[in-house]
Amino acid sequence: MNARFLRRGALFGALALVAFGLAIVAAACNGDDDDDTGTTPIPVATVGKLTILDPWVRTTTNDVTAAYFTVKNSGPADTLVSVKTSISPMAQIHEMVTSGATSSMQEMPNGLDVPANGEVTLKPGGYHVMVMNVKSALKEGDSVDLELTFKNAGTVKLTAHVQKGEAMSGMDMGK
Ligand SMILES: [Cu+2]
Repeated sequence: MNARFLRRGALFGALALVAFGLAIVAAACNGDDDDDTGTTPIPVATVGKLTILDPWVRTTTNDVTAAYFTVKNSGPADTLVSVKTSISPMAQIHEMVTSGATSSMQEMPNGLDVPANGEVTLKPGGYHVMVMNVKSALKEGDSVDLELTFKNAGTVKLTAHVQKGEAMSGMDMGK
């Protein structure tokens, strides 16, 4: 081995050390991001250009509950047309409608639009999946299977966790 080769070896060694150092810095940064789960919704499923984030179902006090999640879309506009779950034969997509001082909810027969390159969030007081005739009580820590069908992207299955949430106003389904 001549001197030229040795110098080249030293250079490669130095470059490798620099690369190793950068990898450690990158890993440290990623670690910080991973700790920040309190504010960052967790993606649980994807179908086509759609990502489903942070799905949850409210604990029950009777045979009615609701499912919530966020749909992020990195493609063209789509529509959530139906939801199924094994905990009930009846799941409907609902919106809240305010007229005067009262707000009530109603089914969205044409589904819920997911804007192109945008997102829509189902949450208490807003859009939700109404689940009626729930077969057995849901408590914190339980999980619920959901099957979402979108007009363009198709169907995706996922698991939602059960947690406490405020009971919705306008819950009177009989009116
Ligand atoms: Cu509802």
